[in-house]
Amino acid sequence: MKIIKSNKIKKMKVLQRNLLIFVLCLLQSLQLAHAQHGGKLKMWYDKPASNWNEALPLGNGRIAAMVFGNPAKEQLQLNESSFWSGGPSRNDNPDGLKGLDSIRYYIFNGNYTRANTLSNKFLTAKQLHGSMFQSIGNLNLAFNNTDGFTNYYRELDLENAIQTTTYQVGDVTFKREVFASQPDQVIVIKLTASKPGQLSFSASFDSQLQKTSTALDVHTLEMTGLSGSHEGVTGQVKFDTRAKIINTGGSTSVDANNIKVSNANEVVIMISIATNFVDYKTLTANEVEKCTNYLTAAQKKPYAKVLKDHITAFQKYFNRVSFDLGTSPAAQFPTDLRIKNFSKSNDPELVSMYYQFGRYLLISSSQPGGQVANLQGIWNGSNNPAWDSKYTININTEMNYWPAEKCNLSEMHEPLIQMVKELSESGKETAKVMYGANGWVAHHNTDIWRITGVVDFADAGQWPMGGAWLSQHLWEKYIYSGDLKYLGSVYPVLKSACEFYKDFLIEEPTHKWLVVSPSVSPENTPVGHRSALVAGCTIDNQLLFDLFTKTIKVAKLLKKDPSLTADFQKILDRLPPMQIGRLGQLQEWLEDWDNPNDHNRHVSHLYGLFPSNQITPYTTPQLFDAARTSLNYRGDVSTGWSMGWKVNLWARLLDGNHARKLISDQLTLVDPAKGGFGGGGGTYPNFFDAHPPFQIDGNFGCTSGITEMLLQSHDGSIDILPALPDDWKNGSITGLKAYGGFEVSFVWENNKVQKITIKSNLGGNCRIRVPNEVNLAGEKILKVATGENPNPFFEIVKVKEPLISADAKLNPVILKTTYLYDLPTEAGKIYTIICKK
Ligand code: FUC
Repeated sequence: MKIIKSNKIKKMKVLQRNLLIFVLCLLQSLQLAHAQHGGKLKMWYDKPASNWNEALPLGNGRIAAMVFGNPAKEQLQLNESSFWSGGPSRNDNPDGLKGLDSIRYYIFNGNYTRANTLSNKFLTAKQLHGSMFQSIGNLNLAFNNTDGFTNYYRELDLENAIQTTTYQVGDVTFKREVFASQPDQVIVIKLTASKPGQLSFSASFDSQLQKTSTALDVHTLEMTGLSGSHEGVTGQVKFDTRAKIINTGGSTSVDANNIKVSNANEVVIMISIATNFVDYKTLTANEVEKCTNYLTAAQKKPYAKVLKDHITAFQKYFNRVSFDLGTSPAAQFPTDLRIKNFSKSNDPELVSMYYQFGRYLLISSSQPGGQVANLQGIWNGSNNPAWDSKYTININTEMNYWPAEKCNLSEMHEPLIQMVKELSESGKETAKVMYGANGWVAHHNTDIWRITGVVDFADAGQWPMGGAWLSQHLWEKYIYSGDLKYLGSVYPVLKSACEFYKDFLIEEPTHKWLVVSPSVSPENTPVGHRSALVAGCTIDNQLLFDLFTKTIKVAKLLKKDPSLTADFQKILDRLPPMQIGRLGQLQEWLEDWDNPNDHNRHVSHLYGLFPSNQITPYTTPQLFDAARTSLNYRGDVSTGWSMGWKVNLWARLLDGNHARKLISDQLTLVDPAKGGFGGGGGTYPNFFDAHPPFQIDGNFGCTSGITEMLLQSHDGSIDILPALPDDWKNGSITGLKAYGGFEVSFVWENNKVQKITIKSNLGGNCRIRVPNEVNLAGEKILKVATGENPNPFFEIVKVKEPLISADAKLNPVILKTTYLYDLPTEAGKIYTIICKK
């Protein structure tokens, strides 16, 4: 017995020792990998992507690739932003007017189910529910002799927008460098080896769509194809894609439809993609000519110049904001492991990298003159993607653009502004045909063809407010830039949006308020109801309040349409006020139907808190309190985008620790192989947001939310560190944008602001709110603030007094002490403010 026991102990000791050695070796090799590669703003991995959700995204706003980095078979899954199924199309239900009055009648009489049935019959689109964003296909590079590769390393360098893979076979180190150039409109791959003559592989295209793929000569591969047909619309988008293979040393030859490269020293591959898309109504471009022209021009430039121009163009945007939360020891580990351990480790550097990844994605998926970042940005590997990878405009598309202005990426906002202009054209017919109204309307989805009808089914689609929400972005762009010329260009869109509601709003019987009907509080059915259809839900009222208030303001700024805006003011005065229900919550609907057990991912009634500024701590304390109660009921963990929204909401509620908790929830590693729906949201190994499945809005939402924790400017002043979590003790951020054209940078230490630098682009009073006092000694122009902020960009929003249920118990929030100062500024000058410790 004894002997057996001691043998067992011996064995265990050996096992323990081996395990320890193994862990130490692992740590050492990880540390080595990090020392050699890794580093700030580099996502890195120690294995190839075995799944799309592990591949790394590159994009130039028009073309994009997901790079897998597999030594034996490199795969670049390719996208082009205008490659969508179908072609120019509309989806208005022509029977709308036949059903509208009855639907409204049933809603006002509480027969919501009947209203729903009729709505599906008369208002929901008959066949077309929107087109799909599709994948072009893949460029595949099949390599010889990669068995037993070692020293594998794969990274995405966010500062340079370059993906790199290295590995070793025998004594040869191989390297692949890939980027998507905006100036040259090509995706470029450079393959090198540490010894001459080592690069041998076969290159080919493939696609799941109808296509032809050929080798045009020993250096050029071509694939052409057509987008898919969908819901009765024939696929009409044609694409041409070419890969030019330029070898140094060795040789190339054609092998069936592939190109074989043998024994090269170095190879550069340039990929060009183009389609026949001109605009949402026109498909007459010559895709072959466009594709060839991009390639010919890029090829004329030396590789080093193409690379340099790419980095310069990318950094022009990316470098405007730098963010430092300190370094993390965890940075020595691969990014997927860091995400996995995030909630248990102290890894603030992962947060700053995740933040910058959001900015990286916006620059890479949305460029001036291009398409709007869709549900997956510009990255989609499937030909039947979730929700068609199109535009869901009852939250998701707007969320994509929340970081645009405040994160100093105003140019990236441009495609969205253009889309709103186009929807204001296509949505006119929808307003007329479906509702007999003037102006323009869009519902809860659109696509590249700018459809504006009702899609899916009434409970989700019967929301005639998509245009009203998108229109807020027209104002948002102005309030950060002060650009009146731009404002003049979007005023007709705002005015026409108001004209629609002027005709469409209807008086509700109880209070005689003007309300939207039929509508839904996005994708939420009141508990116990069998239909989501209602009249006058809170988000609709809030959106109309913003739309009319801003349109009137714009008209005044531009000195236009005084009598029309007087009419608009009358409508504004008759909108329902916000209501605080029996639970002390902000009511989601006109009636007090909210249920504390309702954990729906949508928090639409909190639109008033964020992104809007109708509910704020200093101006509307009761509503602020009610909004907090509502958000507490809704809970934290949800789909990716819902958590992204909640980071913003908790930041607006000035609760940095709760916002920080939501970031932690969002940085929960989701199994990349589980592509489907269901389960909690989080983050895939490649940092992509998991709804699940992948949906990019959560990335953008969270980047916006982190900004809101550090800087807000929507309530009469520029608030610095309004929602700093306790554990982000020290840090700095530069280049954030605030209302009124201010550019703000600051440093904090021990949770206190140290130094603030403000660049005034437009001049005017700069009112700042800080958590600790400013050192006024020696200050000549900075003063303690008094009265209202005279800067018109900071005018306080005045909403109606809320109606409060007699049963509601309010718990007024005790706000932390803050300090307000005024700094009169001149355009073009930079000011520095030092705070007391
Ligand atoms: C809405 C949301 C879903 C998803 C989809 C794209 O339908 O309710 O969660 O984000 O849009």
